[in-house]
Amino acid sequence: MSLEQLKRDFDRDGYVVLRGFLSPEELEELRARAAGCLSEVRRSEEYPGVVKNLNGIDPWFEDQLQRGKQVELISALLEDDLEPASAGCFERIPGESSGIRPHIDAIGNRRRGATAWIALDRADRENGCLFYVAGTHRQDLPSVVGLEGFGADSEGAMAVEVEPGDATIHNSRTVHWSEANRSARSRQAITYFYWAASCEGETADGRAG
Ligand SMILES: O=C(O)CCC(=O)C(=O)O
Repeated sequence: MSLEQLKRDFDRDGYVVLRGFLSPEELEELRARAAGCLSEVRRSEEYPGVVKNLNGIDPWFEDQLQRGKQVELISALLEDDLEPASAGCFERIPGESSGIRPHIDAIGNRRRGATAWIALDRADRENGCLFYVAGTHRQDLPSVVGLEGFGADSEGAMAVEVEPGDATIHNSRTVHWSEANRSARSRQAITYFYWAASCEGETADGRAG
């Protein structure tokens, strides 16, 4: 898909899906680096499937956050320079009873940014794939985990089923969530989150403060 088409889709829906984003070799390296980090960390009790700050654990992730192949694309989609924020691992753990409730990634005064989410495993409705609600990036929603009124039946909701090495990019204001992993299969993904450089100091309604 051309950059123009991706940009049109991103502006309209608040997310894009990039099939085959990583080569098999890139995927293998990412998996190995992620496994190395995960073997070192203690999981949080509230969100055992979420490991933040991979870039603080392994400099390889810091390099990817700064210079990975997603950087140029996200910069083009946001039409801005980027301020790299963090790399994380999101795992839906087989047999868990809940996923991550609907939320947006924008927090506090900063509203403009984007996340690249890269699948290490197949993700589908059984093992807790991501859901996006198209168009919600144009709403002014609070940054809480557990936004009311969103679900798989919402207008514009889309279950994003992907294969290993596929990626998605979502606007920091796009509503998304994942359901519990009801399968026995692993569902891991790596995320890179960026702020749009020029939104520093903006107020919550997106105007320069
Ligand atoms: O991968 C998931 O289960 C959720 C990801 C997410 O919430 C995020 O990238 O902000």
